[in-house]
Amino acid sequence: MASPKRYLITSALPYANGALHLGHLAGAYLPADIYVRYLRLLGRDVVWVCGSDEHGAAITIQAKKEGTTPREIIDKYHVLNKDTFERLGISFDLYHRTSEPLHYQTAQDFFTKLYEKGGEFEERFSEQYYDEAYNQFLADRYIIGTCPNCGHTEAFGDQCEKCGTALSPTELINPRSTLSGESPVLKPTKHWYFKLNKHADWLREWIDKGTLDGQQHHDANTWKKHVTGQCLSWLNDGDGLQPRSITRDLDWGIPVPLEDAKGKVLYVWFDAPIGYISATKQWALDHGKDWKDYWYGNDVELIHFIGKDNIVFHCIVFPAMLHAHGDFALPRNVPANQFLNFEGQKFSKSRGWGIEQHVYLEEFKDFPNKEDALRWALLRNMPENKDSDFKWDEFVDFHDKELADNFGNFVNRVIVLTQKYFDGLVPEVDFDWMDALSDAHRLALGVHDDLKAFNFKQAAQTLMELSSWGNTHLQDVSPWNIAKTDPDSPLIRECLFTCLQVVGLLSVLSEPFIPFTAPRVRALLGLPDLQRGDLERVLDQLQNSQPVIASGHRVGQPEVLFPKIADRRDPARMEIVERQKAKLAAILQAEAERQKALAVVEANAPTAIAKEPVAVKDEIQYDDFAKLDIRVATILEAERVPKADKLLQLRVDLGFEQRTIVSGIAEHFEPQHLVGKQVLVVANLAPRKLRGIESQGMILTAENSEGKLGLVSPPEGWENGSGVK
Ligand code: B3M
Ligand code: ZN
Repeated sequence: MASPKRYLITSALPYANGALHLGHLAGAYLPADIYVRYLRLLGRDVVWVCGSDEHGAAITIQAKKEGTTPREIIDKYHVLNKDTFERLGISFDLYHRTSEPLHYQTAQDFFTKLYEKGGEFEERFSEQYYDEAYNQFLADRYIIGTCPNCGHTEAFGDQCEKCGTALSPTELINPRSTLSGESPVLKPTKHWYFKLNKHADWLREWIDKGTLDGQQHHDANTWKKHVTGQCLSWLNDGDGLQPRSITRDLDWGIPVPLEDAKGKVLYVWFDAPIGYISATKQWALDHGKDWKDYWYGNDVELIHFIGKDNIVFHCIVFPAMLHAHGDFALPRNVPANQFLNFEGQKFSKSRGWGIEQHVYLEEFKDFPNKEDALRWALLRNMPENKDSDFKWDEFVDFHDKELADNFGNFVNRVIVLTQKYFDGLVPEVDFDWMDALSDAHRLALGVHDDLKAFNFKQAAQTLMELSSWGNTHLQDVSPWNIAKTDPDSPLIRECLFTCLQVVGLLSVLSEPFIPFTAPRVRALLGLPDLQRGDLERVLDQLQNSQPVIASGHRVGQPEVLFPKIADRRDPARMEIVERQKAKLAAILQAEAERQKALAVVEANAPTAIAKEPVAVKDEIQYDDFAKLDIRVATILEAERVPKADKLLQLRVDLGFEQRTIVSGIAEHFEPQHLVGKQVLVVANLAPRKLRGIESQGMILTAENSEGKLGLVSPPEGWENGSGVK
């Protein structure tokens, strides 16, 4: 009997400001597609929504850079991404957009409900960076500067992409506006904060134990360890959950529906997950359904597919929003994937490292099975629990050894032999075929169990074992040998009957993984196209000892399902792959040459004069300089800041007082070597909190061409507190 549950599956809404690469596909879309296809085959009531995330500062920045509008950018990439997904068989029920009026309404209503409820938001006035040249407040992403944690000079105001530390713009050293390039000034502004801290206790119970309001909500053991781990460390580390600002001073986004919020929009991470709700509403409108059936009530199985960088938003922030709103179902699981690398390195658009989905389709356009070949290679290397790596050589191997040699070859041989010995009719048999097939049935059920548990890689492995089982059985019996001496032997009929059952199972079980090939297997078997519920029917047949293909059924004509890529007789396919490898080799070579050229310049300039033109910072006036109050001080204590690789906490004596200074120099100095050293300190720098510790000044260091830091020391014996002019 079909389960009464209703499944609502979501995949992270990609930002509509760029094309997606294979890492995205392997992270949040392919696994969800496999899972949803599986649920459909089980006849479950399932809706899968996704869509473009069309707000956020990244999109406005790009528009400004390219001299165009956000609208133009999102229209272009929405269409590209939607279309590319479709071509790869990614079978969303709806690919919506967050620029749709229905979404605006839904997100504003959500905000208003929380606002009117009271107690969920707080208003805060704060100083925020403002670009005077552009007359606008700068959202976090509009500010770049030096990361206080790792020293990366291009860190964003919300996060350093080098070391991953979450930042607030005022933590950046030497902040500058991405609009004008100038240093921004601080100005007061008002924002609304969602009191996430209020929700910490139930969230901890829910994530750690799977309980909600004292009831079992989900089995916490079924969540991936890396997902639970990341959430618990967020909940438990440092100061725990803090109120989060959910509004921004920006001109692109969903207006905050309050009188006193003119010119402010909802923070993109507030509106984007509500996009799952508005997409469900649109789908329901299109199909005459009630969207609430998929968001309210105990029967709802909400599952979010995402990459690991989105975990806290989906496991903490959005659940807290849903819970605060009331009624909404919370996710039963968030099977987040880790990251896929590409030939040993991170995908990088600027370096040209990696391949975008639509570029793959273009490059491989003459390649049979390009979609399933890619899906299969990504699946076999899916970063389910740790980062993984896509390699072109493995892409070829997975295709040729598994899809061609194992799966395709088995299916082909079975059809050829059925045509040859039985004129294409499934033979009549009289033997205990359930017993003969027991191992195959166990493997088939294994695929089912692996899929249910989100173990997609293992499911693919088990599918291959099922096909191998068939191949081995065929080889062990070798009906072609028996036919030479005893063409009427029942062994031939039994062997082919058994193998045809396995092909029948493969034609259903393979569909979630290789949906372009499964229909061809169905055609080879002379079976109708797959329908919703077919897997459930097959499982029932196994249960009731009924064959999946009955004796007397007529199969189709044989066909080679997967022409091999590495085929010497037909080099065209391998050439496409070689071209990809050559592109990467060229990138590496160009980079190596640039390095070499730089080394030559360095060698010829041993006194280290300008290797590259030295960019001296913008000119300042004497008055600017005179504002600095630099003093001699002695370091009294030095220790590492826990969980911050780069930070040292120092106690310094300025003569007239002692202070605490947090400095990003931990990679350059052992704390014990610093104690007793005299240094120069900027004494009138505004205090800043780093990792919860207030830093009251800055130590001066000098950086050499290799990035090494040395302390800038006063002349020996100068007393603490002496000024520097
Ligand atoms: N667009 C971030 C990302 O693509 C964001 C996901 C939103 S899901 C609600 O990584
Ligand atoms: Zn950093």
